[in-house]
Amino acid sequence: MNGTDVFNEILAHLKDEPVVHANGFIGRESFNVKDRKASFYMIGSMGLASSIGLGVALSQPDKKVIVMDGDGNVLMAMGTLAMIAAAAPKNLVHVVIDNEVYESTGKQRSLSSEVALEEVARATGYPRVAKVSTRDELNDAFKKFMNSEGPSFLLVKAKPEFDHGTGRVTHTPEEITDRFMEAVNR
Ligand SMILES: Cc1ncc(C[n+]2csc(CCOP(=O)(O)OP(=O)(O)O)c2C)c(N)n1
Ligand SMILES: [Mg+2]
Repeated sequence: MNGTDVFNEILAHLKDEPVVHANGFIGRESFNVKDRKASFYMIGSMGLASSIGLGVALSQPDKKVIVMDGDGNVLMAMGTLAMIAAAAPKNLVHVVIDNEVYESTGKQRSLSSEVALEEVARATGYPRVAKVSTRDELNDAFKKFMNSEGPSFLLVKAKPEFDHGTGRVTHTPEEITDRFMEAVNR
């Protein structure tokens, strides 16, 4: 699976759940598969999708909140794994697309080929952790996590392959924020 394949699977499970995307290609891939008002696309601020998702999850305890993160993003803000585990929002599903590179900026190798991010999440105390690499495994694990108490950490091993025909998110940051807040507060 590449990033777009991951979004084709994940977004098919969702109705109006808030989804917070990490910066770079991750948001672009999701936007191009299906744009949603309840999808927040972080344009800059690498590493902070997980912090934003934590805040949304704590303020909206009755909604499942999904963070779509990347290996480089997680490595940049590793302390947030501990923060999420300690705050323990039952409604947070943290998905990491792990392609072992900083794909968005030219495929520079990240450390996730040597450091098992799912084991870091497990060590911090996420009660549910899974590592998947096929569509079937992804669908099974995501469905299970959406129907159980978290926080859950789902590491998706993916191919570093980006379609350069995939456009950019066309909304301004203000539009993304406004429509996300409206969708989340509904
Ligand atoms: C503080 C900061 N440093 C660097 C960047 C440039 N940058 C944008 S996306 C990205 C790579 C993100 O890597 P990853 O989370 O693995 O996602 P991928 O690109 O592989 O989909 C980088 C280095 C940035 N936006 N902000
Ligand atoms: Mg990556």
